[in-house]
Amino acid sequence: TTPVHPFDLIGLDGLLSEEEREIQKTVRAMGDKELRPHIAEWFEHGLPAREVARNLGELGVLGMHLEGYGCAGTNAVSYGLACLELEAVDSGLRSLVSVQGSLAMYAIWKYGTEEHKQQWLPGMAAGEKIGCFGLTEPDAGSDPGSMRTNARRDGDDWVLNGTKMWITNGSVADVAVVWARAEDGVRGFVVPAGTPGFSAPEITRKLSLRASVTSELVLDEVRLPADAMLPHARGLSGPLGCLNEARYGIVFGALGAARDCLETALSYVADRTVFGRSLASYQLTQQKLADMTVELDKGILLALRLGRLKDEGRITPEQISVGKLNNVREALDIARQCRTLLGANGITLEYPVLRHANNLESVLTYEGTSEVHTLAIGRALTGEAAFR
Ligand code: TGC
Ligand code: FAD
Repeated sequence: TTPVHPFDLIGLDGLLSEEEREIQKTVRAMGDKELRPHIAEWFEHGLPAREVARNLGELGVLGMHLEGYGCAGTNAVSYGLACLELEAVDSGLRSLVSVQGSLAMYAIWKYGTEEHKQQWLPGMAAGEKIGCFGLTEPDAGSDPGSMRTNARRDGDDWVLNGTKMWITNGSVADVAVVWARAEDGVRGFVVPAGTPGFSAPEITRKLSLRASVTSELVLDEVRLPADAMLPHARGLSGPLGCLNEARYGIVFGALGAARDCLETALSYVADRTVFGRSLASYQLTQQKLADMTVELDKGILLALRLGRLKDEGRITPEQISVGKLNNVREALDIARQCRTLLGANGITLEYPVLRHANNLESVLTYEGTSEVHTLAIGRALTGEAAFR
C-alpha cells in the first residue's frame, strides 16, 4: 500500500480504510503520470483546462463526494485525499476540482431544481462541462454581504447586472453560478456562458496559481428565464454553505503541496554536499526537516479528524476554519522552509517548492482569508463577532 506520505513516522496510513487508500493511490498515480510531467509548463504558459477537466472527469474526481447524476458518491475522507494528491502536483489542479465539484456542482446539487441537476451535473462530473462560482466582487471579498451585483425581475425574467472578480475557471466555464442581490436577499443564478451580456475576461500577469484560469465575470443586463434561479438558497447562507465544502477540501489539499515540498527537500539534502559533507548531515537541516514533518503529521491528523466528523454529518463551519487556518498556514511555512534548503535551485521551476509556496499565497487568501478564519474561531470562542 502507498502510505499517506512516504515518511509516515506515526503510522497515519493505519487510520485509512482499504477503499480510501485505493482511491488515494489511484489519484496519486494519475497525477504522477499525466499531470506532473506537464505542470511546470502549465504554470509558465497556462493550463489547458478543457483537456485537464476531461482527464479529471475520467478519473472520477469531479463532484466525487456527491450522490447521483454521474458522481462517484465517495465519502468525505476519500474526497479530501484526492484533493491532497492533486495539490501535491499543483494547487491550480485542486482549485479546478474544488470549484467544479464543491462550489459550482454542489450549489446546483444542493439548491437547484431537478431540471438544473439533470441539465448540468452529468456533464460536469464527466469534465465535459466546466463550472465556475461567482461570489467575490472587486469591492466585496471577505465581506460578500456588501455585494453590488443585483438581480431584478422583469416580467417572469431575471435581469442581472454587476461584476465578479477573481473567479476560478471563469473564462473557460460553460456555466457560472452567480450570486446576486435580489429583492428578498442574496440569490444564486445558473448562467450559461453564452448568454448575451455575459463575458469573462481572463486575469493575467499572476505570480501565483498560474496553472489555473482566473477571470472577471461581467454581467451587463444579462436576461435569464425565471427558472434560472436556484430555488433552495436564500441569503448568504447559500454561498457560504458551498464554501464549507470547498474549504474542507483545502484542509487536505494544502498538505499535498507541503508533502511534495518536503519530499523534494529530503531528496535534495541527501544529494547536496556543502562544506564537504551531505547537507542532510547538519543539525540545522535536520531540525527543519523534523519540525516540518511534525507539522505535516499534525495537519494530516487534523484533516482526518475533520473528515470523519464530516462523514458522520456533524462537522461545523468553525471546525473547518480551524483546519483551513492551520493547514494552509503550516503548508506555506513548510514550502518556504523547503525553499531555503534548496538554496538558489529552490527559486526555479526545475523544482516545485517556490511554485507551491507562491500558489499557497492564494490559498491563504481564497475561501476565506486566514484573518477571516481567525475571526470565525474567535467568534466561536467568545460569542462576539469582530468582523465589523
Ligand atoms: P453572518 O451574519 O455571519 O452570516 C450570514 C448568514 O450566513 C450564515 N453563515 C453560514 N452558513 C453556512 N456556512 C457558513 N460557514 C456560514 N457562515 C455564516 C449565517 O448563519 C447567516 O445565516 P442567516 O440564515 O442567519 O442569514 O455573515 P457576515 O456578513 O457577518 O460574514 C461572515 C463571514 C465574514 C465569516 C463570511 O462572510 C465569510 O466567510 N467571508 C469570506 C468570504 C469567502 O470565503 N469568500 C470565498 C469566495 S469563493 C473562493 O474563494 C473560491 S477559490 C476556490 C479555488 O480556486 O479553489
Ligand atoms: P479583502 O477582503 O479586501 O481583504 C484584504 C485584507 O483585509 C486581507 O488580509 C483580509 O484578511 C483583511 N480583512 C478583511 N476583513 C477583515 C476584518 N474584518 N478584520 C481584519 N482584517 C480583515 N472568489 C470567488 O467568488 N470565486 C472564485 O472562484 C475565486 N477564486 C479565486 C482564485 C484566486 C487565485 C484568488 C486569489 C481569489 C479567488 N477568489 C474567488 C476571491 C477570494 O475569495 C477573495 O480574494 C478573498 O475572499 C479575499 O477577498 P479580497 O481579495 O477582496 O480581500
